[in-house]
Amino acid sequence: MRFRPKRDALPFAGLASFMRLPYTQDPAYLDQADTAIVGIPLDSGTFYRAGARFGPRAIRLHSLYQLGPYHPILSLDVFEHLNVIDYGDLGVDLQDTQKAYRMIQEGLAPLIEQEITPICLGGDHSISYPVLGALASAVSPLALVHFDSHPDTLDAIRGNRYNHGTPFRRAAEAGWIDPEHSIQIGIRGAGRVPDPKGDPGPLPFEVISGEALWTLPPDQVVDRIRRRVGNHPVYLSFDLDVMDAAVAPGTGSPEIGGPLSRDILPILRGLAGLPIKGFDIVELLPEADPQNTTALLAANLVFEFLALLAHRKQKVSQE
Ligand SMILES: [Mn+2]
Repeated sequence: MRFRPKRDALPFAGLASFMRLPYTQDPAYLDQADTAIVGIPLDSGTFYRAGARFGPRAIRLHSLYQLGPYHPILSLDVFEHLNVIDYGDLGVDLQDTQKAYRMIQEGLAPLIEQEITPICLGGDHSISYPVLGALASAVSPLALVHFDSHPDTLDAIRGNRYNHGTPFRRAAEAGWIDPEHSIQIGIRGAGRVPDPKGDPGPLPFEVISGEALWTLPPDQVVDRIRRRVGNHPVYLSFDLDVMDAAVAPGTGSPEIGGPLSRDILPILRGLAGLPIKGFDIVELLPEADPQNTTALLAANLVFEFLALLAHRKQKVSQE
């Protein structure tokens, strides 16, 4: 059975699963799925503007019109190679962080057990930590490819060690990611200066700063990412605030001086072929997104992630 987006439905009517793919947790579908879209509406890890709990719903809504099955640059029909379901949203406890993390890990476990690649829709960036924890039961450590304007490697914010500023320090401490094969792209802004009180120092990630992206051609960014991760299995984490605040206003901690979508797309497409084991796209804040441009961008990027997985599956099946 092939799962295909339902394209004959009116884009403005009916229920919104991602691209109108099957919206299900039915084991009969899980048996055949390669990839699952999973909403994780947790935003209690934010210190400034909350509201990313509404992100998954907005991404689904804005996946219904422009997106089609064919990827013109990778030249493939994504759904001919990849069986994709929309797994719905995981339950989360917004008052109890540790409980929320357990719920996320347990919620992802049936997917990981069946080797289904999760594409997680945040929520804030704190979700990366429990998602990496869930993936660690299958593959660990992972090489992290992290698009963001902030490193998210603080030790604590005002004494709190589990929030959207700390996920990658916690994940590195747990051994779930390998900093020596990890790379961060787009880091910029005043927050880049380590806090001498709370930050025990940078982790040994490679960093391509936001400023470097102004002049570095996309193919050279791609070369650096591919050199850094080598043949290691990869986790790709995409914080929408890596984009310029003018492009992606609908996010909790917007930063100026970032890339446009046309700068990011060739970098993502350049990652075709990498063994990516999981994705997240985080920090969409629909309340600050009056023209829905950030949600539209996010929906398109999820389609790019699907295309990367489809390309890899096509290549492996041809070998
Ligand atoms: Mn982040």
